[in-house]
Amino acid sequence: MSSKVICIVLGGGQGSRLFPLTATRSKPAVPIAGKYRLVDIPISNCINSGIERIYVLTQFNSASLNKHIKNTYHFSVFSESFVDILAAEQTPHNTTWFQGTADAVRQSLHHLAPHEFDYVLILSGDQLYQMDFCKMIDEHEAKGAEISIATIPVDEADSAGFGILKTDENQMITSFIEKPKKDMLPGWDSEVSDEMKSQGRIYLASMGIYIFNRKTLYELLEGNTRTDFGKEIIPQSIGTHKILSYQYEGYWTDIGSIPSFFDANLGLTDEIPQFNLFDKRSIFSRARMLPPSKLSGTSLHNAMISDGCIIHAAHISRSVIGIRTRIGVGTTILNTYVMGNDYYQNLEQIEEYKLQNKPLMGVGERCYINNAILDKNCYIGNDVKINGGSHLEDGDFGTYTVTEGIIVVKKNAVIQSGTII
Ligand code: ADQ
Ligand code: ADP
Repeated sequence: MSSKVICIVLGGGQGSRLFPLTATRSKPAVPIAGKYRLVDIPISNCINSGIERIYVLTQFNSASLNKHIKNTYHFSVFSESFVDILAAEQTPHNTTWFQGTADAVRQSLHHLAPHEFDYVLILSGDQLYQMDFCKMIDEHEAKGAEISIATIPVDEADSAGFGILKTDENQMITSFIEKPKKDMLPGWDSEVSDEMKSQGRIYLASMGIYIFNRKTLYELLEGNTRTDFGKEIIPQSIGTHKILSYQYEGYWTDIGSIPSFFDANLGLTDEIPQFNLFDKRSIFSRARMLPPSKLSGTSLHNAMISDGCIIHAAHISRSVIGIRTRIGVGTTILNTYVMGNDYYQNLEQIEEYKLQNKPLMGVGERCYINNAILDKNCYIGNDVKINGGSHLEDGDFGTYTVTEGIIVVKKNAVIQSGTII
């Protein structure tokens, strides 16, 4: 695969649906599952499929994304493999941000030009799934397609968020409609397996995962100003190009909004999670030399604890605890993703903070935290209650936001002892 395919990961526009997690970092750098970053998912899927030439397109390039990529993906100097970030850049021909997904790829074509490749694999940067792209490429070749789209059956409620399509008996796409309204759906159902049918998943949705033949991609993007794959390029190529639907029925979820990001993270703590981190196909991330986690007096139920934590909590349930997290005595953490810390406070700093009555980095003593995401490096005092739920109104409240009942405490936030949210 490595000599035939180049991959482009669409790392995100402004990432506004993930605010405040994207307030100071680009979307691909958002931490997930306690020790990974969003971008590790598509990159790992590529590497596990033997695709090792990868560009990550992002609207802004925070130092943390650079550092993460540089410290994580090391290839032999004798190979042609690379993971490179392409941030929206000003050139004599382009003076603007990426205007959409197709425009982002168009503005990056000159970086692809010097390479040898037959196919471009285009991936979204905000999806959680494990997929072998070799099978998709094999089918693309076998069916003589010019474009292939990975597709998945969805139900009526989900169909509004996706491109919905229909195929002929050879799985070639015959019609495509981007994010249809409910009243447009009649007639758009497809032949799906009995298992999918029993779940009401009768509409075939685009997963936003595309393979383009090299020539086809250049033809479609050059000499025009079409900005988006889902809204323009794909629907306008029906009838003019051979577009294959590569149907997938495994676990796949969009993690581009706070509720879906929250559910995907907490879902990892299930007895048998739908997304399997404990698989021989690794999800790669930065190898950090952290000590094992130390726990004392904590009862744990469906908890994932990352490396380097010091935990004295009373109870942790259905929660993901990120690297270097410190949690004080008597604290209860339920249904929460704690992202962890970038560094440790040393013992002198801890003494000094205690003398000044300042909250320590991490979560203090006797706190109650439920339905929340704590971004990195939070300082949560003692006796703090953070209780998310539908009783709260959505909004931005300075140190935290509320989205559909989920409280997101912002990076570096200081929440004084005794605070009740
Ligand atoms: P959406 O996900 O709504 O639908 P879009 O917002 O264009 O489409 O995002 C696709 C991917 O590109 C995301 O990972 C996003 O972060 C990234 N992206 C968006 N704008 C970008 C930019 N300017 N620069 C870099 N990256 C950018 C698409 C398809 C649907 C399909 C769903 C599946 O249009 O047809 O059903 O994906 O999730
Ligand atoms: P984010 O995860 O929010 O994208 P970054 O990756 O940019 O953040 O920042 C994390 C890095 O910052 C860590 O690797 C850590 O080394 C460094 N860092 C930040 N603040 C400090 C500090 N006060 N002392 C030591 N290191 C720090």
